[in-house]
Amino acid sequence: MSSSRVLAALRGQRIETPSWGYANSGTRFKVFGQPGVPRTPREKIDDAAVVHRFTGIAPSVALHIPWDRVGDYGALAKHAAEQGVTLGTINSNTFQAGPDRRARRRAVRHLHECVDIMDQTGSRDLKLWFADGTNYPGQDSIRDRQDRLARALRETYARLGDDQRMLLEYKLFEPAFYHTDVPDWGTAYAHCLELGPRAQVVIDTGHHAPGTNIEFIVAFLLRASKLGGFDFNSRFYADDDLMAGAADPFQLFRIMHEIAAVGAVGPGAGIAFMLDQCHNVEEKIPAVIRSVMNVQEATAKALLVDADALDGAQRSGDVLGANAVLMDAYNTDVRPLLRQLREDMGLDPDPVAAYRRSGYAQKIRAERAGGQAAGWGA
Ligand code: RM4
Ligand code: MN
Repeated sequence: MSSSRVLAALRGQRIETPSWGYANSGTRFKVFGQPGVPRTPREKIDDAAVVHRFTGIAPSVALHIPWDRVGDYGALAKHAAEQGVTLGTINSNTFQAGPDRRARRRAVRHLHECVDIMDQTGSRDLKLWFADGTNYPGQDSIRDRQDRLARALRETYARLGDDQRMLLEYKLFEPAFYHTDVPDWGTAYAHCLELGPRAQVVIDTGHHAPGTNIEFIVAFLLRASKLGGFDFNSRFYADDDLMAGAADPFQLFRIMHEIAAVGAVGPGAGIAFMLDQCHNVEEKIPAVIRSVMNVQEATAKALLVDADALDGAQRSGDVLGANAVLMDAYNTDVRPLLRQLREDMGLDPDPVAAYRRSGYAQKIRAERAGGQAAGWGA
């Protein structure tokens, strides 16, 4: 791809940031507090808007219900618009596929509430992650739980508007340790297939066993028109929720190569590129900026892959040649290109440095002194 086409594609890229990435979070042992973190959904949106201001490609923020529950979602959407961003994907809380019928009914009501909220925020996507499973063999019927899950999904799917989608996430394990109801992409794919075209799989890069070939999953789901989007983050061991591309930038490149190879980088392709990170000890906003930049860098390299040369080498069985085409793109230093892109877009070429100079960190530390910081358990 010529560099002007690469620049145009990068200019059109959209990455959604998560409201919970700006709030306090932690591990199972402790929630780590930081000065200046948001106390309200509005303040989370303000921080997301700052990330967009410095990166130029993060114009929407995902909400989490109940963490971002407010009385008036129209007003929240208006506040977002005033800050220059929109409200994106609505993330539901966990679901109960267990035997207690009343708990299940409450859970479906919660999912319907999320769609009601989408109607008010103008969100296109409902993202479902089911934390459910069992801890012990024999604890519950694995088979019945699939039936209950399928029923709840059907009831929720039926509630969606014509322009709305359901993105079904999977996660290998945790919080349940014996079995998980949606543990892998195959299970998510099978449920989405049963539901219909507006149900698609979302790949959270942290939710796989070590060594899983995620780009294979990407290619498979793309081919089946069942890839709804990504939750990008990094994992070293489990669901670490660290900055995207930190642990394995090459994996991120390989994923983006599958996307770029079918021309699906832009928003028109309908793939939601989201971050799902909850970093704990490093500063919130610059770490989200870094994640956005890491995804952008991997995308730039993927766009630089010489598709014709790759195709030719693959067709002629030139194993080394084909691999070299990919590695040439990966080994390109795209930082000068991205600096140029940002200058073209009227942005500072170094978003993290620009953020540091802006004084925003000092401002929020001073302004958000009182009240209850938002976060897990808050
Ligand atoms: C879960 C899952 C979901 C996210 C929540 C906050 O582990 O990854 O995508 O909504 O965390
Ligand atoms: Mn996720």
